[in-house]
Amino acid sequence: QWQAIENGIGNTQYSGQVTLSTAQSGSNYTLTDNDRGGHKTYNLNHGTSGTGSLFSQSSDTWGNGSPSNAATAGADAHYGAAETWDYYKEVYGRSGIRGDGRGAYSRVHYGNNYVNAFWSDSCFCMTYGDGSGNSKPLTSLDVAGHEMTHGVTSATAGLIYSGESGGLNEATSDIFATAVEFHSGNSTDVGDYLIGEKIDINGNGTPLRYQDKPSRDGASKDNWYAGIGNIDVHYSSGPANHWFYLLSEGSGAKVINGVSYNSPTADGLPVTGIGRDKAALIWYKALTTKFTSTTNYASARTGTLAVAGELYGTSSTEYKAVADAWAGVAVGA
Ligand code: ASN
Ligand code: ZN
Ligand code: CA
Repeated sequence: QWQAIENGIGNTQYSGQVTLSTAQSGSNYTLTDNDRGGHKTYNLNHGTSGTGSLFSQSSDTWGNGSPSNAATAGADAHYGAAETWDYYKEVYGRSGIRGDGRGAYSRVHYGNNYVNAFWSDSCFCMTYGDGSGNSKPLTSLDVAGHEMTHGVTSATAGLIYSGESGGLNEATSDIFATAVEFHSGNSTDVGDYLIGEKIDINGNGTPLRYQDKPSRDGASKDNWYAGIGNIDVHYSSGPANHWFYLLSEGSGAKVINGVSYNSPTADGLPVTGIGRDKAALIWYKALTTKFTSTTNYASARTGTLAVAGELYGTSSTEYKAVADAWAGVAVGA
């Protein structure tokens, strides 16, 4: 019979050497995580449909850190799913994407030179391309956290993936991507407020998105404006990402884990941060108890303020910081 064991070893491309939960039957091992709802990781081997084959081998050491070894991306994806599961379980008591204890699954090596990753509600799975030259798979920890969080959003608020609610949906994935990365404590992929800093998606070492000042990517918006709902959801996410950074760390310049940030505010007034854990908790509670499929920026402000009031009181520094951070991204009363 298959049993859960915690002593698989992953030699990942982005997160160094990690422990993986795998399943063993006799002398065969698979990327099946029975500690986390049976989450499985499959090798599409450049196909684009179905599940390909479950990663399976006679050794319980997976990958060698290089993208030319097929199991390396498998190790990264399996690790990212486990870390995301653990974040939601340990911080919020949420057992899996739907809160029902059930694992999803991951598929790696999707297509050729495919520079994207995505969540699908219909398969209840996430899929990763191999990136440019099939050498930069989109399997970093923050991308895994981002994609799995699309599943959580779908199972909770159900934010429609267009207009302002689409931007909030995207920002939710970025917010928890960052939270997962910090929570993991991984010493190779250390926590930051950058999205996709490990996958070199631009070919020049820059990340995909920045939460301190989203416009650093050349397309995202730092602040809300009437009509922001008409742009791509990966850019209209900017104000909520900016809000999360301001609420966590405060405005102005700061260096965290060796990365420099400088977060300005729309109104020029300072914001005093309350720390990332409280900021993420406020967003999680708003997502799961206040937001609906049509929540826009104005109602995200109302919902997060309601949560802050319930958690800390309306006279608290936390409540004031939530309001100041929204003013800092031009979402007003
Ligand atoms: N990687 C993208 C995302 O998760 C895929 C998409 O555009 N939906 O946002
Ligand atoms: Zn997304
Ligand atoms: Ca990151």
